[in-house]
Amino acid sequence: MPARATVLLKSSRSLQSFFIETAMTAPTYNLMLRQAQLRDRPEPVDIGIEAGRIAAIAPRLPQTGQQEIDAAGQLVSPPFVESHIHLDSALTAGEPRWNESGTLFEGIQIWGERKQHLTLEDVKARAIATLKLQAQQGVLYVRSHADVSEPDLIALKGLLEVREAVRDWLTLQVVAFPQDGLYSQPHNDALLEEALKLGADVVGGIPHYELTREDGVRSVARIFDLADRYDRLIDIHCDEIDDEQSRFLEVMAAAAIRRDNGARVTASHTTAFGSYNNAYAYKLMGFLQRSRLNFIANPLINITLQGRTDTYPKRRGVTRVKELWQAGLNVSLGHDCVQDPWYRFGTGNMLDVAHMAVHVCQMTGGAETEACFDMVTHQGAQTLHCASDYAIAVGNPANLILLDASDAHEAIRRRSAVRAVVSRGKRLTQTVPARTDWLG
Ligand code: 17E
Ligand code: FE2
Repeated sequence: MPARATVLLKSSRSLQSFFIETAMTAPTYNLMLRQAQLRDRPEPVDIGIEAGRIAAIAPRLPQTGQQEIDAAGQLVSPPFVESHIHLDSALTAGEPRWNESGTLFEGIQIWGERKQHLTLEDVKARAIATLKLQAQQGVLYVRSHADVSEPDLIALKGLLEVREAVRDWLTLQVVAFPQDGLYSQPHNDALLEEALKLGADVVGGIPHYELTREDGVRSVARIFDLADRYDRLIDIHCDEIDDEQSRFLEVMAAAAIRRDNGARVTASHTTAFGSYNNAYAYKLMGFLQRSRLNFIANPLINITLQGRTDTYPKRRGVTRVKELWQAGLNVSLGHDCVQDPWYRFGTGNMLDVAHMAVHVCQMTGGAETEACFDMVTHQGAQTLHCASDYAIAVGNPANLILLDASDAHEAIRRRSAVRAVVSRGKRLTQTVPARTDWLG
């Protein structure tokens, strides 16, 4: 909190001179945001920031800031949360070749070739470049997968070093992710456990890519056991295929119900859920509600990777985002890829992701569009288990972003620039939105 004003009203002074002196020596905050429009308030507010935390929120704060940002009634939000990305493969698109079929499986093959040439420096440089790209667009919380089906665990070690290197300005979680499957190679199971010993935050898996359905079921049990033993969260690439017979989501839900730990477990992708028949999907939804699993959809990636074996009509290949949200389950959205063997596009901008979700998941209604904004902010924070001090509230760490938009709907529509990013109470980046002058 700022030091209190030390001005005393001396009897010889008039009341008027007291007020002037008070104003001149009014306590200051390190940083002041003026007239910030929060999503949960009808009118703009001033936000005073001191010692890395939010110290005050009020319609008009009389203090000054050593630095001030004039939000001018524009939208101020907690940072974007990137709940699903592969930083180890980011910025490798075209190396050693392009993915011509556009399938998940050609992507895994190409990455399998590229990962033979990983070095710690290579992984760290690409990851940090990607994180900076994300942060300047308002992302300050990231969950990244690190492929651990590689004998030297270079991707994992590199991302663990990056997690520490960026700690002062961004929160990074690392998932130990066996891209090639837990039981497809003799050592992959041991490598996954080694990754947890080295400090991975989350246990991952890929049951639909195990050699058999039985191996897939076994892998889910093993992942839950490891999470218990090492006290870690779980995030499994689950049913990322158009095969309506791929049913590992029910296996995850059953494990979470029996262990009563669904809030700590995330099912990523679950694209087969978009292909299940409605009778099965209806039954499954009840089990999912019991399980309280978290879900992550990656609409940019799965609208391009899936449906590749279809002719017409061609499936969208995205999980049932709207229905999961309507059922009261926690759903967040991820970018998944930034310029890698699976997706050569990718900007790191979470508004691109929300924009695609609005379209692909047909979430164009008023509350639905707001929900898509929640899915790249609050709901992502819940998935990452960092929601307790995430909101813009007095006493919480001062992490917030100023958008060039008046509300969430406009932000998604225009994929608005993030004018300012404040991390741990300090200004991290500022961006001047593009401007057009008519010359005619
Ligand atoms: N690996 C995978 O199994 N699925 C994906 N969508 C990506 C990597 C990007
Ligand atoms: Fe993924």
